[in-house]
Formats: sequence, structure tokens, C-alpha cells
Amino acid sequence: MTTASLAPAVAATDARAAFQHALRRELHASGVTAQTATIATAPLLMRAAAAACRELLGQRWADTQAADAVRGARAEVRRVHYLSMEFLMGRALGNALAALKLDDTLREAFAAQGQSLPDVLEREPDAALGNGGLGRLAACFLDSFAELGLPSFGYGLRYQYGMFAQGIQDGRQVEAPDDWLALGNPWEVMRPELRYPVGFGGHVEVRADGSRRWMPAEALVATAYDFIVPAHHSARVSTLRQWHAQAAAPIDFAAFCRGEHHAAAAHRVAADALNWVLYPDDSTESGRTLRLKQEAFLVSASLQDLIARHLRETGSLQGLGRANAIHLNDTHPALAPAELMRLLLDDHGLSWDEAWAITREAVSYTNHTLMPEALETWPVRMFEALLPRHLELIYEINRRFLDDVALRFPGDVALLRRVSLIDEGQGEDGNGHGHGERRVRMAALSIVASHRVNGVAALHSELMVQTIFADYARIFPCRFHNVTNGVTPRRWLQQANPALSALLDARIGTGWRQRLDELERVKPLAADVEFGEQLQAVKRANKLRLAARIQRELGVAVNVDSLFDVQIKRIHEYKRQLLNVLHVISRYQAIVANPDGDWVPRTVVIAGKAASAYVTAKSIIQLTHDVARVIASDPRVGDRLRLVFLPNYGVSLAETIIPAADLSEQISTAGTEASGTGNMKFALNGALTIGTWDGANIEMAQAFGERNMFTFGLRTEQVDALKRAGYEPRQVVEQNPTLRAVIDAIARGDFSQGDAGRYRALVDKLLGEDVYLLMADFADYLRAQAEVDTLFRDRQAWAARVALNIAGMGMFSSDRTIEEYIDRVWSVKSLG
Ligand code: 26Q
Repeated sequence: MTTASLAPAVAATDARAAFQHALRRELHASGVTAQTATIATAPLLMRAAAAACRELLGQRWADTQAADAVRGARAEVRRVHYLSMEFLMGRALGNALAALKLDDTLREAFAAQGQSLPDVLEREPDAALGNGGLGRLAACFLDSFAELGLPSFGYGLRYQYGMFAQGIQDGRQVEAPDDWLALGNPWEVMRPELRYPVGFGGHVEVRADGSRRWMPAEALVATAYDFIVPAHHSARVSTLRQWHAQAAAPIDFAAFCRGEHHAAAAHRVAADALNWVLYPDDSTESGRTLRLKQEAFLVSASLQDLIARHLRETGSLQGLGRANAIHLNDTHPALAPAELMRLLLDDHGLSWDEAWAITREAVSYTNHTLMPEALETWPVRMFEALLPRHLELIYEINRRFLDDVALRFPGDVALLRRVSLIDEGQGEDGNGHGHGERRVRMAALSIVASHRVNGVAALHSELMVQTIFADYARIFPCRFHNVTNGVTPRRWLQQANPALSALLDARIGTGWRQRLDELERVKPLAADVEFGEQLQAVKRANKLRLAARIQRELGVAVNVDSLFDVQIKRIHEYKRQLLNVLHVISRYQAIVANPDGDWVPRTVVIAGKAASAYVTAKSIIQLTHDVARVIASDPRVGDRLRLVFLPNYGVSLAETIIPAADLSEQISTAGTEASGTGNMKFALNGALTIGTWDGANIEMAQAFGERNMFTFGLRTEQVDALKRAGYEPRQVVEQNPTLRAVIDAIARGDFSQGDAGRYRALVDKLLGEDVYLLMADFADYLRAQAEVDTLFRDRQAWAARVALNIAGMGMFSSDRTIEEYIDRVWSVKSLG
């Protein structure tokens, strides 16, 4: 045996020994020793294992930082700083064990304690610091950063409470705080030495030399907590650095001495408020100040950290923009360019031109939505009160930008008004915001200050430059690009679906974990009947696991041989969960009308959270429960149809549901879903897709063949044309007896114990404006659903299609996505 082949084995033994040592120490600290015969509980084992993993990762972290610092000092690398208000990491232990190749070691160690590895893994709370796709994308990106060895930091906030926990009472959503840190967080590494001041309020002082300096009234300190994200095929790691806010002064000592204990600590409470909660994606007006403060806090701490690192490594601000990419995950961190300008001008004494060149080189921005009402704007008066210096800088950026536009497009005053960073508040802004109130347009700031702007799927990027950003695309034609989203195959295939992973390993080898393209080797297997049977067996095992969970959580027995039809995502009108429910109702009515028909049994699974203030979304959840109850209690249905709503959707629940799905519902109105990433996870796990011609569905269909997806519905141009021609949903309903029967049943109160009022608002929306065209797409949706049934009856044909879907999913790895970001967005080359 050569030494080269020995080396990895020795390293693995070392890691195992180190891990076992750390685990023993952790258990010992909790009173569990071989002598005391104490049996460790599952939560205790979980924390001990996590702490032991963290110790091994700590070494990798130090090695990675040291290597990057050397390359940074030699100006050999460009570090990427991914600024995001959301990182939806989910659980970490399973991922760390897989990365460190310690699964088997731990399985044995736990068995010795009478515990099973999966049971222990289940004890870890999800890190749910995100709403949905945008936050999960950031988490997949960190995984790919590590895997690709990209020098990088994710920057976020360490929220005390993440995405709320969803409970269901009487069919209605109730929110509870997500106290994910209650038992401590074994993964985070506190970095007390990393402290940066962050201010709010106050005024701007003008110095004798004309320079300006912000004198904030409120002084906070940001401290860092690091979370280490391991690569799976090297010893590299990536870092998620999350900021925690504290008051700069511990207490107001004078107030304390006067006996005013509340007043003495008031600023501490105010500072702590920044750490409290993650905002939902449709935040209401109240409490918005805190959101703006959170955004400013994230941005300021992250940029100070970046600048300090750059100065430490290179000793000068020269080249800061070349050596550092600063990426904005949507506009939530869009204050970054203003804050960077402030730091460079006011704290470091650079000239405007120097500072602006650095800013433009460093900053890039991804847009995640086309809906104009979702574009972030903030009242100027809030800036005046909280961020007066940033407002001055935004005005100056705007003045220079508009001067430039006026030179290039002389006489086009309307254009200047449309592209200004400031919405002057005159006339309709389409956002329903108060007339007359001036607002800062965060997307405009992000575009003007970036060298690259990208959308997240081909259609979305096209529509972005044709609709919401058309004016900017005319002004900056080279700035806009597409980078289609992807998902990490490590979490979403290897860890979520061990059975399918093993089958793939046996048939095409193990390389797909690193090179997802290798899935194309599955293509010839589509004709292999035995492979088809194996796929079906894997699916059935995963369905059994999900059925057991449904039984446990809801007390509902589902037919494992039924078609599992799944829609899991945030509850939003544009995602059209309601269209899904309308189909379920029509199927129910059809079964009742023809109980002896040869029905393909279905289990329809829906999961997702509604933002607490989103009344319509909450009503859709309630209707789902009402319909589910009526169907389940109707003996005529038998086991041919079930509707189940699984509460408290999140990353971990997705990891159990997705591998068990036969059919993936991706049914947004064409032109509304920027990309979708759930669609990719399902196809990768052997579900077929019923979907509209929207977001990344389109590229998936193109990758594995349109005939291998059940597509339906109006396309974007048709949606626009119909709306222009004057859409009348009521007429559509009148002309379709099946649809009419469904709407009538809801309106009559058939699902609400005769209470016709419960869903009046919902029905009125459908018959009135029907903004998302559910009525227009209903008939074609039913047509596609019937095709699904037909194919499902033919097991072999279904399995062949599944194989073709999997075979075509190679390009949807987040590794490919990040390679494209490096090439088109973050490389020095992209600076032109
Ligand atoms: C904004 C202002 C104030 C408070 C909250 C927000 C906010 C928070 C989260 C606005 C939007 C979000 C989340 C958006 C999101 O998840 N978008 C999804 O991003 C995915 C990744 O690109 C896409 O695949 C999805 O299509 C898109 O919906």
C-alpha cells in the first residue's frame, strides 16, 4: 500500500478518534459516564454530538481562514460577502456528520446508548431564520461556497425568534414564537473580539473643512456569532456570521443612581429589540421602523467587518472593490452602498470618486420578485429620523445619477421621475402608499450602485428588464443578467433521500454529489424495467415514512398506494394553493356523483405558513381544513381521496415530504413565481411536476423534455392579453358547470357547516377581479390532472418518466448556480 492511499484512512481514523474523545467529554460534562451507567437522553446526545462536530469544524475553519488570509494579502482572491436578512439553514447535525463522514461512527456510539441516529437527529430544532425560497437559497449557496472552496462569508442577523411556529386550532392558523435558542445553540461560535459600533438617529455635523460627520443619538454594538458550514468533498468551510445587537453602554448610570431603574435600562431594551424577530414577507406598516433598523444594522456591521479584514490583510483601502464582492440578497441589505460610501468618505477620508468606484466594483444585486407591490420603499421621514447621513448620501448618489441620465436622454423629464431613487409621492405609485409621502426606492439604489443585477430564472430575468426595470435596462444595458437558481444535492438528495441515493450510487456511481450533471447517466435507465421497479420501491418506502408521520401528527390514515400529490410553500395568492383546493373539491364532487368509477386514489398534501397579517392566505388555510374534514367524513369517498394539511412547514418537514411525493404542484400564475426552488427538489427526488409555464419550471421542462412535465394554463403573454382584453371571471364560471359546482358549494357553505359568510370574501375575489386567473386556468388544470391519473395507472410508464426527470436535473445544482455567479457577477472579469 502506498502512503498516498494510506493518508486519507489515517486522517479519517484521527477524526473519528477526535470526535469520540470530544463526545465523551461532552457527555461527561453532563454527568454521563461509563461508570455512572446513566443513559443519555436523545436531546443530550444531539447536543454532545453537535459540540463534538463543531470542534472538528473549528479546526477546518481556522485552516480555511489562514489560507484565505494569505491569498488575500497577495491579492489573489476575491472574497464574496453574501448579505441576506434570511438564512433558512434547517438542521445542521446530519449535514455535519455527512460532511465529516462520521455518520457510521455516531450510529454506533448512539446504539451503545440505546438510541438510534435518526431519532437523535430529529431532536435538533430547525434554524428557521427565513421566510421561504429566498432564505433557503442563501443556505444552499453557503453549502456550495464551501464545496467550491470559494473564499466567502454569509452575513445575517442572529434572530432570537425565527419564523413563527404554526399551529392549527379549529382549522385556523395560530402563530407561536419559535424559541429555537431555548436550549442553547451548540453550533454557534461566539466571537466577542469582533465588535463594531452601529448608530441611529442624531444629526450630521459639518466640519470647518467642509467634511461631514454623523453624530448618532443611539449607540449600539454589533457582536458576531459564527456558524461553520462544511464542504463535503474537501476540508474547506464557509462561514455564516450572524450579528447580535447590544447597547453600547451597559446601563445609564446616572439614571440608575437616581433610582430610575427602568429608564436606566431602556436603551438596552431598545437595542435588544433588533434581535427579536424575523419579519414576515408582507410586513404591515406598524413595526416597520424596527425592520429598517435591522437592515441598517446588518449592513453596517458586515461592512465594517469586511473593511477591517481588508485593511488587516493588505494595509490599504486601495483595491477594496477588486478584492471584495458585496452581494445583496434582494433589496433588504440595499443600504450597503450608502453605508459603504459613508465609511469610505467620512471615516476613511476617501474622495467621492474613489469611494464610488470601490462601491460600484464591489456591489451586485439579485432581484427575487416581479410584483411591483413587493418592491421595498421606505419613507424619507424615517430616513431623516434614523439615518440622516445615509439620506444625504442617497440624495447625492441620486443627483449624480439623474444628471447623467438627463445628459444621455435630454428632455425626458418623465424618465427622470420614473428612475429617481426618490419617489416624490405625487400621483399613483401602484403600491397603495400614501400619496404625498416621499419614499426611497431601494431597488433603484441597488441597481444604480451595482455593477451587476440578476434575476433568478430565465423568464424572470427577461421580464425584469421588460417590466419593472425597463427604464434602468435602457440606461444600463450591460448590467442585467440571469443566473438560474439551484439547490444543494447534498441536503436535498443525499441526506433527504438515502434510499434513492443508494440506488443512484449503485447504478451511476457516487459522483453526482459533486457533479450533479452525472445524473444524465440515468437517462438510458428509463427503459430499464428493473430500474423502474427499484425507483417505485424507493418511493413507496418514502411514502410509508410520510404516511406514518401523517398518522402520528394528524391521526389520519392515508392510502400508501394512492398518488401523493403535494404542494408545499409559503401560502400566497399568486402561488394558487386555492386552485389546488378547487381541484380537490371537483374531484370530490365527481367521486360522489360516480362512486363506482375507476378512480386513481389520491392523497393531496398541502403545507405552508401564511404571514400573520395576510387575511386571504389564512382563509385559504381554513378552507383547506374545512374541505379536508368534509371529504374525510364522507363514507362515499372511501380511501380514494384525502386532503391533508401538515402544520408547521419548514426545512426539516420538507426533507421528509419531498422524497415521498409522486406529483409536485408548481402552479403559480405565469409570470409571478420568479424561479421556485421547491420545483427542483421534487424533480430531483423523483416526483413528476404539474406546472404552469413559469419561473424555473420552464427550464426544467426544457432540460428533461416538455413532454415529461404536465404543463397547463395561460402563458405570460396570454395572461397579459387576457387582462388587456378585459377578463371576466364570472363568465368563465358561468360557462363551466364543473367549476360552477365547485364555487357554488363553497359559497353555499357546504364546507363551513352552512355558514355561507365564512368564504364570501374568498369567493368574491374569485368572481370579482381574480387577479391570479384561477378561473381562467381551472379547466386546463383539470385536463392536466386527468393526464396525471392516466399515466399513474401505468406504473412502468410513470417510472420511466420519473427516470427522465431525474436524468435532466443535473443543471439545477446550486454548485452550477454559484459557478455562474462567480463567472458573471463576482469575478474581476465581470467588472469589465
Ligand atoms: C420585505 C420587506 C419587509 C419585510 C419582509 C420582506 C420580505 C421578506 C422575504 C420580502 C420577501 C421575502 C421573500 C421572498 C422570497 O422568498 N422570494 C422567492 O425567492 C426564491 C429564490 O430566488 C424564488 O425561487 C421564489 O420564486 C421567490 O418567490
